[in-house]
Amino acid sequence: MIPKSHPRYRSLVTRERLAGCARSGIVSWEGLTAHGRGEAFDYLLGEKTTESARLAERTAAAMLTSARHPVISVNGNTAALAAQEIAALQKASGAQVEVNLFHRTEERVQQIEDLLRSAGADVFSGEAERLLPLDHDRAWCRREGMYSADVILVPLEDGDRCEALVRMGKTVIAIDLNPLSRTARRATLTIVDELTRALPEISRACHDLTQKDKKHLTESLNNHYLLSEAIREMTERLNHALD
Ligand code: PTJ
Repeated sequence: MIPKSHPRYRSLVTRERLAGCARSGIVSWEGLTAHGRGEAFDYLLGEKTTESARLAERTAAAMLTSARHPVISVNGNTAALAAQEIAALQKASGAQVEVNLFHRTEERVQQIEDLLRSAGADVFSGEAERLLPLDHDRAWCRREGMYSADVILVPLEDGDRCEALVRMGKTVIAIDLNPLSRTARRATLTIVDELTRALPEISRACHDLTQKDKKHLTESLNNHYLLSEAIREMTERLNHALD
């Protein structure tokens, strides 16, 4: 049994949690492989929030709190890893929370909504329609929810839907540890940080930012710079990996 003080304890507990959530149906089997990819990239980041990620998190807070209709899109991995952090960000930002799944069944939607509600989130549910221009089940969403949103936060998104949302004219904020993914490159703003570190940082910034900060952050957004900084920080770490 690994001791609680061991640096790897947290990631082992997280893996156990995800495996349990996969067995109960909240996380898709594909979600487990997505988590493994995330772990590998987080290792390259040194499992910490970098300066550029912090800037991206503050910018995300500025965009969410300035939006007309902000929505946080939740999938199986996000609910399993961070239901409480989603509830806290909803309170801090005033965003709607809506479940949107790649591997969609009504039963999974219900399970994930229940998990979010038990963590304190106010989940927007009801009749979903096939409204997004996609040929898979992520097309299903609510007309008064995601479909009408101007700003959408998409943690652990797939590239197709990110592109579709951007093409619909929405501002898309992605959280993705892989700075090379299609989602990371297509989103309006990408936060290259681990989900459970990123969400509390965004919530904190929602409380702290002044109107002047928000204006400055949104006007100076440069996603190419943020992604290249994330790659530079990973490369820097690799260059000194054996020191
Ligand atoms: O619950 P469902 O049915 O909607 O399925 C969700 C998954 C995750 C399977 C689906 O969205 C998917 O296939 O995602 P991808 O295309 O595998 O992308 C997930 C991205 O998130 C990858 O680039 C990972 O590196 C990254 N990632 C994984 N875990 C984390 C992460 N980023 C931040 N924090 C994490 N904990």
